Amino acid sequence: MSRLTTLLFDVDGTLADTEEIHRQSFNKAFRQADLDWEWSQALYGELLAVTGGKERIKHYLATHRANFVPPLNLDEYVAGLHAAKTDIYTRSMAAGELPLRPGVLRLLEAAREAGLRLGIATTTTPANVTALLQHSISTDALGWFDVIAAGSVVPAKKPAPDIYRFAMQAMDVSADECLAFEDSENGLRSARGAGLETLITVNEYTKDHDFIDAAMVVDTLGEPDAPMQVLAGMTCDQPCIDIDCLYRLHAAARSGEG
Ligand code: XBP
Ligand code: MG
Repeated sequence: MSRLTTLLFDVDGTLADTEEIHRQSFNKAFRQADLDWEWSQALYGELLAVTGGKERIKHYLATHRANFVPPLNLDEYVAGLHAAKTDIYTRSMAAGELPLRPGVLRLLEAAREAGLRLGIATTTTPANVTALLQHSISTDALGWFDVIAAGSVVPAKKPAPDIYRFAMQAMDVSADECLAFEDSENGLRSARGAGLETLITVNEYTKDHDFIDAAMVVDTLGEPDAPMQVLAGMTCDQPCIDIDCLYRLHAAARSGEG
Protein backbone atom coordinates (compact mmCIF):
# COMPACT_ATOMS: atom_id res chain seq x y z
CA MET A 1 0.00 0.00 0.00
CA SER A 2 1.37 3.44 -1.01
CA ARG A 3 2.21 5.99 1.68
CA LEU A 4 0.30 9.29 1.64
CA THR A 5 2.33 11.89 -0.25
CA THR A 6 -0.20 14.31 -1.73
CA LEU A 7 -3.26 16.33 -0.68
CA LEU A 8 -5.64 17.52 -3.42
CA PHE A 9 -8.02 20.33 -2.47
CA ASP A 10 -11.27 21.47 -3.98
CA VAL A 11 -11.73 25.26 -3.70
CA ASP A 12 -15.31 26.51 -3.43
CA GLY A 13 -16.88 25.40 -0.19
CA THR A 14 -13.73 23.57 0.89
CA LEU A 15 -10.90 26.11 1.17
CA ALA A 16 -13.38 28.91 1.88
CA ASP A 17 -17.13 29.53 1.91
CA THR A 18 -17.04 31.27 -1.46
CA GLU A 19 -20.37 30.23 -2.93
CA GLU A 20 -22.26 33.11 -1.32
CA ILE A 21 -19.83 35.54 -3.02
CA HIS A 22 -20.28 33.65 -6.30
CA ARG A 23 -24.08 33.94 -5.92
CA GLN A 24 -23.90 37.69 -5.25
CA SER A 25 -21.47 38.14 -8.16
CA PHE A 26 -23.82 36.35 -10.55
CA ASN A 27 -26.69 38.62 -9.44
CA LYS A 28 -24.57 41.78 -9.84
CA ALA A 29 -23.55 40.67 -13.36
CA PHE A 30 -27.21 40.08 -14.25
CA ARG A 31 -28.17 43.57 -13.00
CA GLN A 32 -25.21 45.08 -14.88
CA ALA A 33 -26.60 43.46 -18.06
CA ASP A 34 -30.09 44.90 -17.33
CA LEU A 35 -31.48 41.42 -16.69
CA ASP A 36 -34.15 40.91 -14.03
CA TRP A 37 -32.69 37.54 -13.04
CA GLU A 38 -32.14 37.10 -9.30
CA TRP A 39 -30.71 33.90 -7.84
CA SER A 40 -31.95 33.52 -4.25
CA GLN A 41 -29.96 31.35 -1.85
CA ALA A 42 -32.60 28.62 -2.19
CA LEU A 43 -32.49 28.71 -6.01
CA TYR A 44 -28.68 28.89 -6.01
CA GLY A 45 -28.58 25.81 -3.78
CA GLU A 46 -30.50 23.98 -6.51
CA LEU A 47 -28.43 25.44 -9.36
CA LEU A 48 -25.20 24.30 -7.66
CA ALA A 49 -26.09 20.81 -8.85
CA VAL A 50 -24.62 22.05 -12.14
CA THR A 51 -20.92 22.80 -11.78
CA GLY A 52 -19.26 25.59 -13.76
CA GLY A 53 -20.65 29.11 -13.92
CA LYS A 54 -21.30 29.12 -17.67
CA GLU A 55 -22.98 25.72 -17.50
CA ARG A 56 -25.02 26.94 -14.51
CA ILE A 57 -26.31 29.99 -16.41
CA LYS A 58 -27.29 27.84 -19.41
CA HIS A 59 -29.05 25.39 -17.09
CA TYR A 60 -30.95 28.29 -15.48
CA LEU A 61 -32.04 29.57 -18.92
CA ALA A 62 -33.21 26.11 -19.98
CA THR A 63 -35.12 25.43 -16.76
CA HIS A 64 -36.34 28.88 -15.64
CA ARG A 65 -36.18 31.25 -18.66
CA ALA A 66 -37.37 29.14 -21.60
CA ASN A 67 -38.72 32.25 -23.39
CA PHE A 68 -35.45 34.18 -23.18
CA VAL A 69 -33.87 34.92 -26.59
CA PRO A 70 -30.17 35.87 -26.26
CA PRO A 71 -29.10 38.87 -28.43
CA LEU A 72 -26.03 36.94 -29.74
CA ASN A 73 -25.51 33.25 -30.12
CA LEU A 74 -26.04 31.64 -26.74
CA ASP A 75 -22.45 30.58 -26.05
CA GLU A 76 -21.09 34.05 -26.77
CA TYR A 77 -23.79 35.72 -24.69
CA VAL A 78 -23.28 33.40 -21.69
CA ALA A 79 -19.50 33.70 -21.96
CA GLY A 80 -19.81 37.49 -21.80
CA LEU A 81 -22.10 37.35 -18.77
CA HIS A 82 -19.76 34.92 -17.03
CA ALA A 83 -16.68 37.02 -17.74
CA ALA A 84 -18.43 39.99 -16.14
CA LYS A 85 -19.34 37.84 -13.14
CA THR A 86 -15.75 36.65 -12.76
CA ASP A 87 -14.51 40.25 -12.83
CA ILE A 88 -17.03 41.19 -10.12
CA TYR A 89 -16.06 38.12 -8.06
CA THR A 90 -12.30 38.69 -8.24
CA ARG A 91 -12.73 42.38 -7.38
CA SER A 92 -14.83 41.51 -4.36
CA MET A 93 -12.18 39.02 -3.22
CA ALA A 94 -9.52 41.74 -3.54
CA ALA A 95 -11.68 44.19 -1.59
CA GLY A 96 -12.62 42.03 1.37
CA GLU A 97 -10.73 39.52 3.44
CA LEU A 98 -12.68 36.29 2.96
CA PRO A 99 -11.39 33.97 5.70
CA LEU A 100 -10.42 30.41 4.86
CA ARG A 101 -12.61 27.81 6.52
CA PRO A 102 -11.58 26.67 10.02
CA GLY A 103 -8.46 24.54 10.04
CA VAL A 104 -7.58 25.02 6.37
CA LEU A 105 -4.56 27.32 6.82
CA ARG A 106 -3.35 25.31 9.82
CA LEU A 107 -3.51 22.04 7.82
CA LEU A 108 -1.93 23.51 4.67
CA GLU A 109 1.01 24.81 6.72
CA ALA A 110 1.34 21.54 8.66
CA ALA A 111 1.25 19.55 5.41
CA ARG A 112 4.05 21.66 3.94
CA GLU A 113 6.02 21.23 7.16
CA ALA A 114 5.53 17.46 6.90
CA GLY A 115 6.75 17.43 3.30
CA LEU A 116 3.37 16.53 1.78
CA ARG A 117 2.70 17.87 -1.71
CA LEU A 118 -0.34 20.10 -2.34
CA GLY A 119 -2.53 20.38 -5.41
CA ILE A 120 -5.82 22.02 -6.35
CA ALA A 121 -8.61 20.41 -8.39
CA THR A 122 -11.53 22.77 -8.90
CA THR A 123 -14.34 23.58 -11.30
CA THR A 124 -14.07 27.29 -10.72
CA THR A 125 -12.31 29.72 -13.04
CA PRO A 126 -8.50 29.97 -12.54
CA ALA A 127 -8.68 33.73 -11.85
CA ASN A 128 -10.97 32.98 -8.90
CA VAL A 129 -8.42 30.60 -7.40
CA THR A 130 -5.64 33.16 -7.76
CA ALA A 131 -7.80 35.82 -6.11
CA LEU A 132 -8.67 33.56 -3.17
CA LEU A 133 -5.14 32.32 -2.52
CA GLN A 134 -3.53 35.75 -2.86
CA HIS A 135 -6.08 37.63 -0.74
CA SER A 136 -7.01 34.98 1.82
CA ILE A 137 -3.55 33.47 2.34
CA SER A 138 -0.65 35.46 0.86
CA THR A 139 0.85 36.57 -2.42
CA ASP A 140 3.21 33.58 -2.41
CA ALA A 141 0.45 31.04 -1.66
CA LEU A 142 0.07 30.13 -5.33
CA GLY A 143 3.53 28.58 -5.04
CA TRP A 144 2.38 26.26 -2.23
CA PHE A 145 0.56 24.13 -4.81
CA ASP A 146 2.41 21.97 -7.36
CA VAL A 147 -0.61 22.21 -9.65
CA ILE A 148 -3.72 24.38 -9.82
CA ALA A 149 -6.12 22.42 -12.02
CA ALA A 150 -9.13 24.69 -12.57
CA GLY A 151 -12.17 25.27 -14.73
CA SER A 152 -12.16 24.45 -18.42
CA VAL A 153 -8.66 22.93 -18.46
CA VAL A 154 -10.50 19.62 -18.83
CA PRO A 155 -13.40 18.81 -21.20
CA ALA A 156 -15.79 17.54 -18.51
CA LYS A 157 -16.30 19.29 -15.15
CA LYS A 158 -17.18 17.66 -11.83
CA PRO A 159 -18.76 15.17 -11.14
CA ALA A 160 -16.61 13.84 -13.99
CA PRO A 161 -13.20 12.66 -12.64
CA ASP A 162 -11.25 14.60 -15.29
CA ILE A 163 -10.01 17.45 -13.12
CA TYR A 164 -8.58 15.10 -10.48
CA ARG A 165 -6.99 12.88 -13.13
CA PHE A 166 -5.48 16.01 -14.73
CA ALA A 167 -4.05 17.16 -11.39
CA MET A 168 -2.54 13.75 -10.56
CA GLN A 169 -1.04 13.42 -14.04
CA ALA A 170 0.48 16.90 -13.79
CA MET A 171 1.97 15.97 -10.38
CA ASP A 172 2.96 12.49 -11.55
CA VAL A 173 1.28 10.85 -8.57
CA SER A 174 -1.07 7.87 -8.32
CA ALA A 175 -4.47 7.92 -6.64
CA ASP A 176 -3.35 5.55 -3.86
CA GLU A 177 -0.84 8.09 -2.51
CA CYS A 178 -3.36 10.94 -2.38
CA LEU A 179 -6.24 12.24 -0.29
CA ALA A 180 -8.91 14.56 -1.74
CA PHE A 181 -10.70 17.30 0.24
CA GLU A 182 -14.18 18.19 -0.97
CA ASP A 183 -17.45 19.80 0.15
CA SER A 184 -20.13 18.55 -2.29
CA GLU A 185 -21.66 15.43 -3.78
CA ASN A 186 -20.42 16.39 -7.24
CA GLY A 187 -16.94 16.86 -5.84
CA LEU A 188 -17.02 13.54 -4.01
CA ARG A 189 -18.19 11.73 -7.15
CA SER A 190 -15.39 13.36 -9.14
CA ALA A 191 -12.70 12.42 -6.62
CA ARG A 192 -14.01 8.87 -6.12
CA GLY A 193 -14.28 8.47 -9.91
CA ALA A 194 -10.56 9.21 -10.06
CA GLY A 195 -9.94 6.55 -7.39
CA LEU A 196 -9.28 8.97 -4.52
CA GLU A 197 -10.12 8.53 -0.86
CA THR A 198 -11.93 11.69 0.16
CA LEU A 199 -12.47 13.79 3.27
CA ILE A 200 -15.62 15.91 3.18
CA THR A 201 -16.17 19.18 5.04
CA VAL A 202 -19.84 20.13 4.70
CA ASN A 203 -21.31 23.65 4.47
CA GLU A 204 -24.75 25.26 4.36
CA TYR A 205 -25.20 24.49 0.66
CA THR A 206 -24.02 20.85 0.86
CA LYS A 207 -24.89 19.60 4.35
CA ASP A 208 -27.75 17.46 3.00
CA HIS A 209 -25.77 15.91 0.12
CA ASP A 210 -25.09 12.15 -0.15
CA PHE A 211 -21.54 11.43 1.07
CA ILE A 212 -21.96 7.65 1.36
CA ASP A 213 -18.53 6.66 0.07
CA ALA A 214 -16.48 9.41 1.69
CA ALA A 215 -13.69 8.17 3.99
CA MET A 216 -14.75 10.79 6.55
CA VAL A 217 -17.31 13.59 6.83
CA VAL A 218 -16.77 16.49 9.26
CA ASP A 219 -18.37 19.90 9.74
CA THR A 220 -14.98 21.62 9.50
CA LEU A 221 -11.31 20.62 9.75
CA GLY A 222 -11.44 22.17 13.23
CA GLU A 223 -8.97 24.13 15.31
CA PRO A 224 -7.48 23.10 18.67
CA ASP A 225 -9.76 25.64 20.38
CA ALA A 226 -12.73 25.07 18.03
CA PRO A 227 -13.24 21.30 17.81
CA MET A 228 -14.61 19.69 14.68
CA GLN A 229 -17.68 17.48 14.67
CA VAL A 230 -17.24 14.10 12.96
CA LEU A 231 -20.44 13.36 11.02
CA ALA A 232 -19.55 10.04 9.34
CA GLY A 233 -16.71 7.65 8.52
CA MET A 234 -13.51 7.21 10.48
CA THR A 235 -13.54 8.60 14.02
CA CYS A 236 -10.70 10.75 15.33
CA ASP A 237 -9.86 11.38 18.99
CA GLN A 238 -8.28 14.76 18.17
CA PRO A 239 -10.26 18.06 18.28
CA CYS A 240 -9.20 18.78 14.70
CA ILE A 241 -7.88 17.09 11.56
CA ASP A 242 -4.09 17.01 11.84
CA ILE A 243 -1.40 15.33 9.74
CA ASP A 244 -1.37 12.16 11.88
CA CYS A 245 -5.12 11.88 11.40
CA LEU A 246 -4.63 12.16 7.62
CA TYR A 247 -2.03 9.37 7.61
CA ARG A 248 -4.41 7.19 9.67
CA LEU A 249 -7.39 8.07 7.48
CA HIS A 250 -5.45 7.28 4.30
CA ALA A 251 -4.16 3.94 5.64
CA ALA A 252 -7.57 2.88 6.98
CA ALA A 253 -9.41 3.87 3.82
CA ARG A 254 -6.88 2.25 1.49
CA SER A 255 -6.95 -0.99 3.53
CA GLY A 256 -10.75 -0.95 3.42
CA GLU A 257 -11.11 -0.57 7.20
CA GLY A 258 -12.34 3.05 6.92
C1 XBP B 1 -17.59 25.14 -7.57
C2 XBP B 1 -18.25 25.40 -8.85
C3 XBP B 1 -17.96 26.69 -9.56
C4 XBP B 1 -18.36 27.87 -8.69
C5 XBP B 1 -18.51 29.14 -9.50
O1 XBP B 1 -16.30 24.71 -7.90
O2 XBP B 1 -18.99 24.56 -9.33
O3 XBP B 1 -18.71 26.69 -10.74
O4 XBP B 1 -19.65 27.59 -8.12
O5 XBP B 1 -17.28 29.40 -10.16
P1 XBP B 1 -15.46 23.73 -6.89
P2 XBP B 1 -17.29 29.70 -11.74
O6 XBP B 1 -16.36 23.33 -5.75
O7 XBP B 1 -15.05 22.56 -7.77
O8 XBP B 1 -14.29 24.56 -6.43
O9 XBP B 1 -18.39 30.69 -12.00
O10 XBP B 1 -15.92 30.25 -12.04
O11 XBP B 1 -17.55 28.36 -12.37
MG1 MG C 1 -16.61 22.68 -3.90
